[in-house]
Formats: sequence, C-alpha cells, structure tokens
Amino acid sequence: MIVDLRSDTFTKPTPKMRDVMAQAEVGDDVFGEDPTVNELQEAVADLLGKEAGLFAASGTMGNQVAINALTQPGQEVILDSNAHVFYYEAGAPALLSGVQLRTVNGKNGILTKEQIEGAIRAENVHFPPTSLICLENTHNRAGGTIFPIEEMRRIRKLADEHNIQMHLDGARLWNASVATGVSLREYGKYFDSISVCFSKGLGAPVGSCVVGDRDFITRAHRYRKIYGGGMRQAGILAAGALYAVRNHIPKLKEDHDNAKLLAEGVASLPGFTVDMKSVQTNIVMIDMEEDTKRTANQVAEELKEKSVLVLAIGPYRIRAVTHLDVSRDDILKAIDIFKTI
Ligand code: TLP
Repeated sequence: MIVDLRSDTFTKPTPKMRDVMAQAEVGDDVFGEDPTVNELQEAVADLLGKEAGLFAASGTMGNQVAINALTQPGQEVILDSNAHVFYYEAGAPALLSGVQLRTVNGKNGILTKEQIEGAIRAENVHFPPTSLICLENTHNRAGGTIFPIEEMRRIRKLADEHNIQMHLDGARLWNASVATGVSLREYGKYFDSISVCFSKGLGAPVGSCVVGDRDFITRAHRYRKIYGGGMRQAGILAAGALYAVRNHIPKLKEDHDNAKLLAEGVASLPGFTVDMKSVQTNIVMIDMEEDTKRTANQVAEELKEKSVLVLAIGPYRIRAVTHLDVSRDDILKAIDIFKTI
C-alpha cells in the first residue's frame, strides 16, 4: 500500500460522495440554472458571511477572477514572497489582470501591518497605485501556518485608511478554522473576497468558490466566463463539494493530529530537521541536514521505492501533507520507512 503524502489534492471522492454526485440535480450553470451549483454558492457565501458566491474550476481560477475583479491594469498588489498567487500561479496576475506584484518577505507566511504599511505606495506619478493586499491562510509554502486573526484585523484597518481592498487565498481556510476555533464567518469579516477550495483537505474531486458582495461576484462571474470557466451541468461537481463542506470539515482535526505525529517522528531521526513551530495544520516541511549530503530529490526517490510519496519542494526540503486518505496507521508506517533511509 502506497502512503501518498504529496498533497491533500490527491484525495479521491468517497463512495458516499460519489453517490451524491451521481444523484445531483443539474441545469445549465452558464444560464444560472444549475440548482446544485446555486445551493453550493449560497451555502459557502453564508458560511463566510458574504452576499454571494461563485463556483470556480480551481483555486487558481478563484484567486485570479478575484484579482481581476478587484484591480485595474497598472495597479499594484501586495503579497508575501511565498504566496501561492505569486509562486505557483504561472504569472497569472500579470497576464490576466495586468497588475504588478509587490512581494514582501513575511515570516512563516505572516505579513505584519508594519511590513505592509511600508510597501503601500505614496501618491506620486512615478508609482503604481496600490489597490489590493492578498493574504494566504493557511500558508502553503510556509508549511500550513495559520495567519493570526489579530494581525488580519490590524491589516484591515490599515487597508481601510488607504482605501485598499483585501483578498484572502483561503484554499485551506477550513484547516485554519478547525485548528484555531475562529469561525469562517469571523475570518470572512476582514476581506472583500475570499477563495476556498473543496478539492484539498475536504476531499472533493474538483472545485473552489470565491465569495464577496454582489457587485464583486457579478464582475468575477464575467471574468470566469472570459477564462473559459463557464461550465454547464456543473452540479455534479458542486454536489461533491457540498457533501465535502457538510461532512468533512471536522475530520480535518485528524489530519492535523497525523501531521504532528509525522513531524515528531521524523524530527527525532538523525539527518532530518522539522521546525515544529510551523506544524500547525496538515503540512509538514522536512529539511535534510547538510552532513547527510542527500538532496530532497534523492530522499523523495528513496521514499518512493519504499512506497511513501512526498514532494521535493526545494533543494533540501521535502513536503508531506496529511489528508482524508491517510490514516494514523499509514503515518506510523511512513515514520518506520523514514527510519530506514
Ligand atoms: N496548491 C497545490 C499546488 O499548486 C502547490 C498543492 O499541492 O498544495 N492556493 C493555495 C494556498 C494552494 O495551496 C493551492 C494549490 C491553490 C491556491 C490553487 O489551487 P488549484 O490547484 O485548485 O488551482
């Protein structure tokens, strides 16, 4: 049996989820007539305390339609230098929205109000106007770290003073909410738009949702069409997402416990280092110590030969992600295999 820790995107729909998907009521969503898509959009907007929602094919599409709807070409967006939007979305903000990204080096993915204040442009003919701040919670490249709600509140206040909007890449906001006990609605208060994913820890096969006020969703809807994201009987997908939202959020706690177990197990072995402070949800970043002279690729390859899959995400860093399809026993097995390499 393979233990696949490459990403929580590898989860497969459960038999019950497949049943619900097969039975879903559908219609043409380009005409706004898919009842299951409409139900999902309303349910997710309500969870996050927003007026409306828009189903999107992926987290990338959710983030990008939001950026498009909140900016004008030539403006500037402030975000962390390891943000998914900057690092892993193929340069989309420049290509699709014509905006410039201003990266700031956050600590563990967390930007402070002061750092952002220093990056906001003064009004001057030489500068692009700052129009948007993007935060990420939990933060993928920082290892699933949680953005503190107090700092979000301070940043929102700053943004209001400068008439700047805020977007949250909440692909794994569910994990942050389960780990902190802060409600999704409370997180929702500080952002003009939020994108959340169903196809990560929640285990749905496809889909994301972006939420905000009605005007924003009208604009985002148009961009979704422009990107080719107007799907037809998408209710089959939305049904899986609805099932995931209604049934799988509390299960994320098990993923967090498993991540801790894995992190502690691997950190106790010679040759590997794990920054335990950053293990806050379902992602574990494992660094190779220099004297082992093994690269991340070599370690990932050796693990693979022994049926444990991880991703090499830096020359000496591998990432392991726990999820719905990985049990506590799988984690114990993975630790045993780490011991042998
Ligand atoms: N992250 C994927 C890869 O793209 C790296 C993963 O395996 O973790 N925001 C965040 C914070 C994400 O982690 C991801 C996916 C996305 C957005 C994009 O979602 P998709 O893959 O649905 O476009």
